[in-house]
Amino acid sequence: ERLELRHGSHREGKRNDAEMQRWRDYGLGQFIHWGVYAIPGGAWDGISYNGAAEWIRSWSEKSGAPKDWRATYDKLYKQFNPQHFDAKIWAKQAKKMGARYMIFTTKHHDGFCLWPSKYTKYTIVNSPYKKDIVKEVVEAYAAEGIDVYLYFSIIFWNHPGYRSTVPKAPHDSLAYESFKEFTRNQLVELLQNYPQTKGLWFDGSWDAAWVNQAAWTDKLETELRQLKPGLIIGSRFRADEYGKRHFDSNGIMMGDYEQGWERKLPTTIDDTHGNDWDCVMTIPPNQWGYNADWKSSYIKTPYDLIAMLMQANSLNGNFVINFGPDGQGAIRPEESAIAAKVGEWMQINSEAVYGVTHANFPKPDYGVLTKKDTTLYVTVFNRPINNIVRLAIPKSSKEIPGKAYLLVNNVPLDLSAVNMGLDRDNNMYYDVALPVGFSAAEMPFVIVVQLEQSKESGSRYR
Ligand code: H79
Repeated sequence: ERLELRHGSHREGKRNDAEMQRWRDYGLGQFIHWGVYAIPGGAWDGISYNGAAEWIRSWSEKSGAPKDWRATYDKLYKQFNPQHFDAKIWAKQAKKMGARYMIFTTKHHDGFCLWPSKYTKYTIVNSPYKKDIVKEVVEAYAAEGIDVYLYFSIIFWNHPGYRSTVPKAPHDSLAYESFKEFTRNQLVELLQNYPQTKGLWFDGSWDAAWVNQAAWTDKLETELRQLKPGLIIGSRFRADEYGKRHFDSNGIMMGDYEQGWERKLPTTIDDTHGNDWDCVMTIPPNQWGYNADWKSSYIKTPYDLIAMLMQANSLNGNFVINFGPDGQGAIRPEESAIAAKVGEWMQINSEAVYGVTHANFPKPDYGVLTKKDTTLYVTVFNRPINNIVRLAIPKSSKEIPGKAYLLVNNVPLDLSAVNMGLDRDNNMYYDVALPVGFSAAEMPFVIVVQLEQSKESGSRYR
C-alpha cells in the first residue's frame, strides 16, 4: 500500500545528470571541521571535556565544566584570530592526498558563522580575524580543482529563535518562525556568496522542531535547487509529513544520496539498497573539531583509512576523511602525516578509486573489488600466504579475466584459469600469482585485471 505523500521524495530512482555523475566519481573527499571550538580543543583550564571537541559548548558543570562555561564559550570568538590559517595550504594538502571534493563547516551547532552573514552578529566579521574564511576556503579549493560542499547545521544553540523541540507556546512559535526565516536567508546567502558551491551537507536536522516542518523544508529545498541547478543535497535535510527522515513513509530516499553512513560503513552491497551514499569518517573514534589530546584514544592509521576507502568504493560510496585544524588554523602534524601517506598510496592506486563502481563478482576474503568499464581492480589487504590471489567469477558472467598486472610499476602477472570441475557456487576460478619477492611495503596493493567478453559464457573452462 502506497501512501500519497505531499512532502516525501519527489524522485524515484537515481539522479543521472552530469553533476551527480561527477559526485559519484569522486571516490575520496575531505571534511574540515573548524570553528571557535578549535580554541579550547577539547579542554579548558587543563580540564578535559568528555565528548566530541566541537560539542564542548554543551559541557555541563555537573560533568566538570568551569563555572559559567557557556558564557565563556560564547565569548571565544573574540579570540578567534588564526595566525596560521592559509586555505591554500589546506587545499594543496587535500590535493596531494587525492581528495576530489571537500566539505567545509560554514556553521556548526554553536552557530558561529565563518562567513560574514548579514543575518547575525555571531560571525567572523566580529572576531579579530574579520576576513571571510568561507570565501578563502572555497576559492583555494576551487583553484586546486577540488569541488566544494558547504556543511550547514540547522542547529544554533544560542540563537534566540532556535528551538529543538516543537514549539507549543505562542511566543515559542513566533520565535521559531523567525528562526526558520533566518535559516532560509542564510542558505540563500551562502549559495549567492559562493557560486562555486556544488552542494550542501546538512546536519542537526533530527530536531523535533525541524522534523515537524515538512511543508516548509520541502519548499525551501525546492527554492535552493532552483537557485542553483545541479545542487547536490543528501538525505539529511528534511522529513516527510509523517516525520520520516532520510527515507520517506514509502521507503523512498529523500535527497540525492544517503547521508546515514557517519563514522560507519556498510559491509555488503545489500546494506546500501543500491543507493548513492557517502561515508564521513573521523580519524580518532569520534572527534571532528580539533582535540589537542590524541593520546587517549585510538587513532586510525593510513592503512585503516585506505582499507575503509576501498571498502566504501567497492560498495558504490564516497569516502570522506575529516580534519580538524587547530585554533590558529594549522592542520596538526599527525593529520598532515596521515594525509601524506594516503596521498602516496593514491599516487599509485587512485585508478582503483576514481570513477569506479561496485564489481558484481563474489567478494574475496583477502580484499575488495572495484570496477571501471572492463577493468577490474583487486585491492588486497590480507595477502594470501601462498601468494596466489584467487578470483571467483560466476559461470554466468559475460566477462572473464584476460590479463593481470600490478598497479605498482605495472608489473605483469601470471593469470591462469583453474579447472575445478563443478563448483557448488557456480563459480569459475582464476589464479593470479604474485611475483617471487614482491613486497607491498606493508600497504594494501592493487591488481588490475582486464576483463574480456566470454565467447560462450561459462563454457570455456567447464
Ligand atoms: O559535525 C559532526 C558532529 O558534531 C555532528 N555530525 C558530524 C558530522 C553530530 N552532531 N550530533 N551527532 C553528530 C550525533 C548526535 C546524535 C544525537 Fe540523536 C542527536 C543523539 C540524540 C540526538 C540523532 C537523533 C541521533 C540519535 C537521535
